[in-house]
Amino acid sequence: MIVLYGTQGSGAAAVEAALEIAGVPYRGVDAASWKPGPGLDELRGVNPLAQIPTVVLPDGGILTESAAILILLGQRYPESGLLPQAVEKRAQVIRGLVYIAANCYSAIGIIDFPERYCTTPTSRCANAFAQARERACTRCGTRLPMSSLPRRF
Ligand SMILES: N[C@@H](CCC(=O)N[C@@H](CS)C(=O)NCC(=O)O)C(=O)O
Repeated sequence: MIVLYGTQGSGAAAVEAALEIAGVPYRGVDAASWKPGPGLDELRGVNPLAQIPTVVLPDGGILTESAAILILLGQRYPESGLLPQAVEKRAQVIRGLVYIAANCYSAIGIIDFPERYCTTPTSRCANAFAQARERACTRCGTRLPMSSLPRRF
């Protein structure tokens, strides 16, 4: 069975949605780098970066990177419709995934963890990051009402 590491309001929601759409059984582990506890300990054991989503596949393989996980699910379960069959249409869907991972996710990572990139955590620096978060979210269209989603992540 697939094991999915993630937490509510995180990017693991996309993988959870894909698993549900494909009707694939999975075990969800509540884990995130900002939530100390047994879930995080387990996550660190499979992904030392402790980033989510992370999945452990039925063959024991470990896969990180949202786009790679979603593409795998689309290819493994073609009847799910997660990926179009026509290669040109498929390329357009993969383009969207790559765009989000390369442009939005990377920017959000910097904004969420400025201390990894900002050597002087002044309030001016914090304000700049707060503004950048607003702009990045609006620009990428990621203003989803995550808290109202019924599922785990
Ligand atoms: N490149 C990864 C980024 C994953 C990522 O940054 N996930 C966030 C949560 S949505 C995370 O786990 N951040 C915690 C950290 O970087 O410590 C992907 O596309 O899946």
